[in-house]
Amino acid sequence: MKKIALFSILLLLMPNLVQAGSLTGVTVSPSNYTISTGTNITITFTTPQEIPADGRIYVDLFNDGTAGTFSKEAGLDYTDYDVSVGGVDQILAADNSTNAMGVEQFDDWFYIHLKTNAAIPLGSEIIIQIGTNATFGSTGDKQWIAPSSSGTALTAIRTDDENDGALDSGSQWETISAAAPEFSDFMMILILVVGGMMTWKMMLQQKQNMTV
Ligand SMILES: [Ca+2]
Ligand SMILES: [Ca+2]
Ligand SMILES: [Ca+2]
Repeated sequence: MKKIALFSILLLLMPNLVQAGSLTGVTVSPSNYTISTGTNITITFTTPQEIPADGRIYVDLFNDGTAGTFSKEAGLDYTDYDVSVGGVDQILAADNSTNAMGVEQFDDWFYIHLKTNAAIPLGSEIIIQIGTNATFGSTGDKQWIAPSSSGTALTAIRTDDENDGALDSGSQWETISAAAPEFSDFMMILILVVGGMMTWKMMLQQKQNMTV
């Protein structure tokens, strides 16, 4: 009884105490990037608690791993992002306001800054699309570029309240691998030669049949 009372007092003394938990249904697509290549990214998760107005959603594309960091294609900005909350696409801008969420970008991470007057309710599914897949409003034309060496990358997502206090987090591992070998010119020539020979043989056979 005493312990419970003490705990209650402690809770009262910490009115801003928030429970850090886990984001659910975290998926990062693609799960396999090609080295040094611009890629459309889709990040999906559900927030188990409300993210207050002016709160933030941090995404660190390379939080851990062996591949090295991601980089931005020149000109990548909020116009290349889509953020939907519970299936509703949000108005985005470089900085947040009462009208728009802000998209703030750094070396290999970014955050979505919630509107100053609107929270994201608990249980909301949040989808962040970056690249030419971000088709709400103006369609995206710039992308994040995958690390230049192969290996692994851990993408980490964290929600924060309006005072930058951590709420919930989640992550997913991806692999970065070398580009698939290109269909070589040699193979193309080989196919043309073999195809040509087969056609010639068929024509010859037809001619023979006709003369018989
Ligand atoms: Ca990082
Ligand atoms: Ca753009
Ligand atoms: Ca979209």
